Amino acid sequence: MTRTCAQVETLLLILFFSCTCSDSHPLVVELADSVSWTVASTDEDIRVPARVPGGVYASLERAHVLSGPTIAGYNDIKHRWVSLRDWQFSRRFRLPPARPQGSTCRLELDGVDTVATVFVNGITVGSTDNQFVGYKFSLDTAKLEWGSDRNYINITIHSPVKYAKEQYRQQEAGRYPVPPKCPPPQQNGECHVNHIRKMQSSFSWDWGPAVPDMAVWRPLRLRCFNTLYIDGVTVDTRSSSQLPSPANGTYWTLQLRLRITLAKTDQSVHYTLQVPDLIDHEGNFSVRATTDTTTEGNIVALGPFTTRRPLTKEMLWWPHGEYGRPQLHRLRLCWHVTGGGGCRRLEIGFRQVRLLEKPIGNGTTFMFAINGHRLFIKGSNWIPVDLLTERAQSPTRIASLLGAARSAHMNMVRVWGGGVYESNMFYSSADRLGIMVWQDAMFACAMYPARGTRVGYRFLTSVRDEMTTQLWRLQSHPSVVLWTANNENEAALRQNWFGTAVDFERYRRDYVALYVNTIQKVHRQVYGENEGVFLTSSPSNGREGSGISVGYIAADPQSELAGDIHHYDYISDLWRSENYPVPRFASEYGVQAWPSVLTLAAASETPSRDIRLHSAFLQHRQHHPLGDSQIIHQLKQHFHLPDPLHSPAGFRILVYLSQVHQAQAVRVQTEHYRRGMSVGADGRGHTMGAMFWQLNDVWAAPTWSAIDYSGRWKLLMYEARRFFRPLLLSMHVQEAKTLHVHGVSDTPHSVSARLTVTAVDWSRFDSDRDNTYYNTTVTLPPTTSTLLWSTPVAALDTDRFLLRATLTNDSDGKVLTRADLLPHGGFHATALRGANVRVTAVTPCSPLSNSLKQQRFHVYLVSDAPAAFVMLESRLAGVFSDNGFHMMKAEERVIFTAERATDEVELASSISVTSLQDVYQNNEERDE
Ligand code: BMA
Repeated sequence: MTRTCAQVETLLLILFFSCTCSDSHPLVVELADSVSWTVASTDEDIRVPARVPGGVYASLERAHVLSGPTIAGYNDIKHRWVSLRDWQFSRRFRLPPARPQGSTCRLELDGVDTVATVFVNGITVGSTDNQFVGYKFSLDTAKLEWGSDRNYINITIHSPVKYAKEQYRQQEAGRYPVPPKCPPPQQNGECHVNHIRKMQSSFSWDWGPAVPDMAVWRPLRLRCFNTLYIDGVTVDTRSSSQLPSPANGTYWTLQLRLRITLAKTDQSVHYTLQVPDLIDHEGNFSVRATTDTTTEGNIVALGPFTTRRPLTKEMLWWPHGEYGRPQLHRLRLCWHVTGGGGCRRLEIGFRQVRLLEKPIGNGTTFMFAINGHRLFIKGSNWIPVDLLTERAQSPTRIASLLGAARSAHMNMVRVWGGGVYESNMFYSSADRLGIMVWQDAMFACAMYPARGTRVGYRFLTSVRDEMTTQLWRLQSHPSVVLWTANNENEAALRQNWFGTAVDFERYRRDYVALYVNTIQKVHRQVYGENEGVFLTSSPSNGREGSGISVGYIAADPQSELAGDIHHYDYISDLWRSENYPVPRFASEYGVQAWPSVLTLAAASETPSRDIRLHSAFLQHRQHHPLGDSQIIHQLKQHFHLPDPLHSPAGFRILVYLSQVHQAQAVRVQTEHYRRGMSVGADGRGHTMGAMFWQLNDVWAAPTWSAIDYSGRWKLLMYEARRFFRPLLLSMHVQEAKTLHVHGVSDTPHSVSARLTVTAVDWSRFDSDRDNTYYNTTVTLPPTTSTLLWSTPVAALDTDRFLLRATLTNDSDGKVLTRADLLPHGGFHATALRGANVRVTAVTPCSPLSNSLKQQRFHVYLVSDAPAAFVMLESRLAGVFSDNGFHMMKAEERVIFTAERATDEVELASSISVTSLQDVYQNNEERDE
């Protein structure tokens, strides 16, 4: 029998509607899909198919209305007209025949970007003004077409650029302007982004273009229910002892809070809760409905329930690292009322988070203790995955970035305040990988409207809804350990970045109204009065230091003595530790490097013209004022530069040197912070965190990122794998006089091993056998930095020798960790011989399936002489097991893991090798 399409559709609908039963007349019609939607300019001259979740730019790209990707070439400017128009997303949808009796029906929109009016069957059901609010609009069931597919939803999204401008105009006319007006000119951005609750970097940033998209960026659905619906769940786990992990374990308690919407008043609800093997609970809770629609229903507290048995260390959630695994437990929560019921499943973790701010010296500490153990935080800052919804929500890209962070031993990422609250998939992955999340609220580098004007009043109301949505959505994730209300706005106000000093007190009151009286207030409602770690800003002097006693604006929000700092310096010699501060915690620091030439070329329409220094194309992509000259100034301090600089070949060398420099500068700074863990001199130190700026990119451009927009790792990411490893050896020269060798351990147990310090001749292989300076057994105590050896540097010829420290297991000779010393004056005078590093063979890692396409390959390298900073690059997407290393043996082998299956021939032809020697030699050849 053959069925028509219409018959199949009816059958599927019946199945779908009958399967979702738990309430007596529940109905959920998911409206997000990639086939039913169109988007049209409200001027009606363009109508194209759309995907939801998705945005206008990507729809127009797919339909070839736009002449190519918005992030290619100069298209960010060419396509800007899109963001100056209004657009309407539309679709038709079917409803089942039976109109649910006595049900509440609503349209749930998890995210609309940004200012929109929503119509169902031609009737306005609500409007939106905040990308980060989940909206729930009541629907009149009599106005829906039951048993028909003639139901229509239309979402008209207004130009965000025009809206922001209009809000600014009203605010300025009403009382006073809220700066900054516009981004710096080289960003080619849009103005007044601080007047719209939308991804702040969508109007441009110093690492990205303006792509002010309009999108239905999260799913949406129609939901009807006639009993109750659970809108959100918070989870509070507590150990019954201060230190929750003694050998036999401790009992823990679990408390849930539910945010529910009731369809009827005065219902008695019966809840059951299970965490298999740990907690089983049944209870009756009488819940009265509220008529107060502004609070959207009731809050119900369940518990605390005590675990049936003590939880051992293995049952707790631990961040990625040396203390344990990020163990998750399945929780099942069910509710029953007369006539219905339903269940909710989540994954929870038993963990205790403390931010210890204890008096020390003239200030306070700033250290995270997880399950009673102080951990050094190692991480980086996360910017949006993409400027376009379709790509930003890609599970593959999110998994690849978080996986990369984990593989570089990071235990935390900071979701930075100029981006977005990430997708549910991001936080679930972080839970599973043990990556802690420092979560900013989405406010960055600006003042914001807050009081005394209609614009400010509307803004605050909208922010309250935003925080309610996001805090309820994210609180239950064990990975989310800290909330911060803004990025750098305390520093901006104190240091008068935007000319607010003339009226400091007025802007300070706005600051308090927004971050303390609104955002912190909602945080307290969701987490409970004394629970959850909350800071008003990053950087700040911490909870006390930037608290009420200083009016929330510290005298120096960048103080080294309390809280966290952001440190940027593009002038000093960044390979010298003495040029860095000695803070409690460094939550941002970094320098720019160009991404791979391959990545840049893929973004250019005319690579032969564009991929050279100071080309119009590369200037278009350099958004940081004086960015290129800062990179070149930095490179000159450490290397010979190519001559001529402006040829395509010269630029390739600059790209390579910029990546070597970025990796080393961030390494030196990170090691300095890690060594600072146990430094207590002059009241500073006890540094307990290093999170560099920035992990990822939103387009191909010179930026601070470790992973470029194509997914290629810059040398920084490979170096991060070394400088964040749990056992670190670190060498540095103090004041050009003394060499110090430190051992830093993040492990919970002492490590005894053999330390050798050797000098390796740059001009010949195997010279380290003749030149051992130091050889002894050392002990690295747990979570400590220890000075292992010091010696005057006068005797060390770092132009001729690479100084290398190695920690080996005495029992089996296994190398635990290793460190190299950079020559003090850079690589100007280093005695490098031409090395000619080359690939000799590529073979699949698993020989059995030789003939098949595979993903892992051995890459064999040979060199004629020791080679510095060997960089391997492949046109294929993938990651090398090591890169940017010194090749001090004639032969090396690394592994390449490709993102898609390939073969050895394709891979071999895709790889290029660069080393400092080869670069210098090419220079000389050009000179001749
Ligand atoms: C910090 C960040 C970002 C910026 C970065 C590099 O201030 O918070 O605003 O992109 O520096 O300039």
